[in-house]
Amino acid sequence: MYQHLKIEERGAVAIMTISAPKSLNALNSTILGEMDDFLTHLDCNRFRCLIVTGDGEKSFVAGADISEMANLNMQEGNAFGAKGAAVFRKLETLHLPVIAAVNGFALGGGCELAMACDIRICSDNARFGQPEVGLGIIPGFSGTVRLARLVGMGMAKQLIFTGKPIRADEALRIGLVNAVVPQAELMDKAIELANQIAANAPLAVKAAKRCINDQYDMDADAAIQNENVFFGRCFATEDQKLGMKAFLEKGKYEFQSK
Ligand code: CO8
Repeated sequence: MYQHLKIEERGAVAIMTISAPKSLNALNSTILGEMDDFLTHLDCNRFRCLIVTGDGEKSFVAGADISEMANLNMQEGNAFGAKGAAVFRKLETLHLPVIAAVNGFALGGGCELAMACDIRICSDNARFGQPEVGLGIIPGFSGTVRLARLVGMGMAKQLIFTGKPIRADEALRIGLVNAVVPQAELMDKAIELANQIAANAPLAVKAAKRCINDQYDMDADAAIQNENVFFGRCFATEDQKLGMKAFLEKGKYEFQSK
């Protein structure tokens, strides 16, 4: 049992809710440690998708915990940044697709957490931003890395240099989120999306995630070759054989992750 994480199961979908109501779900060392533990032990064979969200209707995650950071020295700052970055990387490379259901403020470390997920959808009251320079620091949980990759360098620099938050519709416009829905419908929408993913061949979904992630930094020839390796491996799975057979026989096949 965790102090600040609520874990739920909805069939093949796991839901991790970050809960620290007094600080709008700001991330402190305890929460980062709990997330690390959860991600380490999550059974990626049993589940087919993970949803990450924040408790309440106001905030996804309002950043890293400023009260914990206020008195850090340089080494401690490095260590705290490295801890958050490692947990977020674990999420990004998890052997499961991850959806961020952003239910309010996603500021600083909260925006960085959402960006470490594979897909982001948000409620209409969501606000995204990287306000760190207004506190004398820079985004330290890999925000300078992922924001530019997601929205392009010009927009990333504007968001990070000004520190100004943007609304959900603007986040949609610049491609930071894939969809905006009314707050009351957010979790239903996230679960619907997760179930659409969960209905597909799990090994193929995992291979596709791995390819997209790993190939991002490769040159085109290496990337195409890498995809071909994973494509070939699909033909060694039972799900490919039985899934294609069912299609040709106009039947239905439930993928087994084999
Ligand atoms: N850390 C700690 N406490 C927080 C945080 C936070 N990030 N955000 C909110 N809280 C607390 C407030 O202090 C307040 O506590 P209290 O009730 O005891 O006064 C409570 O949550 C409620 O907040 P507000 O009263 O401020 O609520 P409002 O509705 O007025 O405002 C805001 C909501 C706009 C979200 C406002 O709380 C805010 O601006 N929060 C800070 C947002 C921010 O700057 N986030 C970025 C933090 S820096 C960061 O994330 C760096 C990541 C990389 C770290 C690298 C490490 C080296």
